[in-house]
Amino acid sequence: MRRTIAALCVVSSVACLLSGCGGGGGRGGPPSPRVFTEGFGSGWDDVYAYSWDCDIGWYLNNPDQAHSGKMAVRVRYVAPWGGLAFHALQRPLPLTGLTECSVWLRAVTAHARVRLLLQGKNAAGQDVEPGAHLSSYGPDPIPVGSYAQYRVPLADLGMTDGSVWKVSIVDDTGVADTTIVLDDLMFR
Ligand SMILES: [Ca+2]
Repeated sequence: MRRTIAALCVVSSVACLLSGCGGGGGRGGPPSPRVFTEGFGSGWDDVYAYSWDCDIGWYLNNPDQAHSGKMAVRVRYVAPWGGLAFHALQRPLPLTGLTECSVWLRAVTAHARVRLLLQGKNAAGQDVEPGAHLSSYGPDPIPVGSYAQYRVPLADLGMTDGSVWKVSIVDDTGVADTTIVLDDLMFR
């Protein structure tokens, strides 16, 4: 498995980004349902350790590139089926009371498609890795140059009342050099 990761746009807010400016959660509590909005949500981190076959770039002070605020993540999949992965480092996020996973995506290259992949436990406490092709939950392919929202019901993933500790956005084209921009990845 090849991993190539580089900073695209690094400005003064790196410390804020890496420390989790997304709000919610709190130290010692469960992770925030906001995985990435304006930085990592509380309890979410470690994209460098868990992502694979992608270059990750941060828009940290660029409202023109973001869906919300001024931060977004740019991902170039350098090999087919590469993945951007957010990991709840300390403890999983309980999904009780939450109904969907939502993300806003914008394509840089044409014909971009991705898959949502969760890792966690279902309501029965079993380890599960459910996935969903986001082309079934919003525009297909991802629009070039404008954001589109993708909303996946947790019931479709069999994750109602379960918990999740890893959220990945995985290339679903099987072709290298697909590039997208991601913002507002959250459960709600
Ligand atoms: Ca944002």
